[in-house]
Amino acid sequence: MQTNRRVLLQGTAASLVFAPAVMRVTRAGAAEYTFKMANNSPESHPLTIRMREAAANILKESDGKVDIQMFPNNQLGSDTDMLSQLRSGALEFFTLSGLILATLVPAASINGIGFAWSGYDKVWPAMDGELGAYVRAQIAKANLHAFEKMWDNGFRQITSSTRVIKAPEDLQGFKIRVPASPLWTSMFKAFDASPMTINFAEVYSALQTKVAEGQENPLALIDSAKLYEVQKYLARTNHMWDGFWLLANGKVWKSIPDDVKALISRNVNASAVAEREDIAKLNGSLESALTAKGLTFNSVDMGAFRGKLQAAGFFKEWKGKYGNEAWAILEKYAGSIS
Ligand code: X2X
Repeated sequence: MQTNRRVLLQGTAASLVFAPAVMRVTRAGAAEYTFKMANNSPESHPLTIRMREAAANILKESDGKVDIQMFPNNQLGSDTDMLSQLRSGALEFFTLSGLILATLVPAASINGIGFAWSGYDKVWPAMDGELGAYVRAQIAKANLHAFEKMWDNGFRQITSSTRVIKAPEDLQGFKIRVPASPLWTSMFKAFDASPMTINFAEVYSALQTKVAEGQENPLALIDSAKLYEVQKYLARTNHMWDGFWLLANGKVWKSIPDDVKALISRNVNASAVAEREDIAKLNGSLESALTAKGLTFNSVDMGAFRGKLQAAGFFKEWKGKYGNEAWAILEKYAGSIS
């Protein structure tokens, strides 16, 4: 009896001493990798819904070993803040507009050149093909990993609380919020507007307080961020196409074993492609939904807007900045731009 008891006690003591290590190895479903993933978009936006889907599938397929926690809607700060966190490693995964990423990787805004794209049938072959590969190679040089499939933000439309925008002249002196990116500021200066740089986290309040008269975004964001509550008019300008790169901190990404890398890549790329389809579907229904919520839509002569940019030397200036090689890849997919 005594011996048994002593053995039992020893056993208990031993298991207490070693408990933490034993638990880490054997506890069923314990995560081996815990990461944060963030974005600037509302819960109901397809970007957030599909990023959550990817994280859930990764958790399931890895038997709980790869646990990616999602922080949408600027919970971790503005795009500018999150980009710093991503670079320092405080944040591991983050979706960012290529145009904003251009503050760090200048080539990354190239898809946002005004009126470059006639439609998605040109955009996706470019971003899934050589143009995307070119940009991703530049991103890698900044020690960030960009996943292969870009996520859709969309073709951007101008909204306003003060005036109807029908012709380029209507933009004269227009106080328009633009994201933090030289390309956006340059483009709206070329329209003789008064662009002001504001992160998306502050857009609703900037419009509500009339610090800005207007802004420009794709329909899905105008709807999910409820910008229709603080805007009256929407001009169907389709003036640029914008997408999100899902980025990983480069050092963290390199430290992950290949099989885990493959599992993460496969799932985020599949969810990105599904997200593109979600946005395509929404584009078909959102004009009537937003009209019902109080926005008045008007169409524009896109040629007139494009002509204004041309006359201001916008295309020539940006071709010079990106260089002939990058511009040629853009034109290979988009057609001639000048
Ligand atoms: O900041 C914006 O307007 C947004 C949400 O479209 C981007 O991320 C570029």
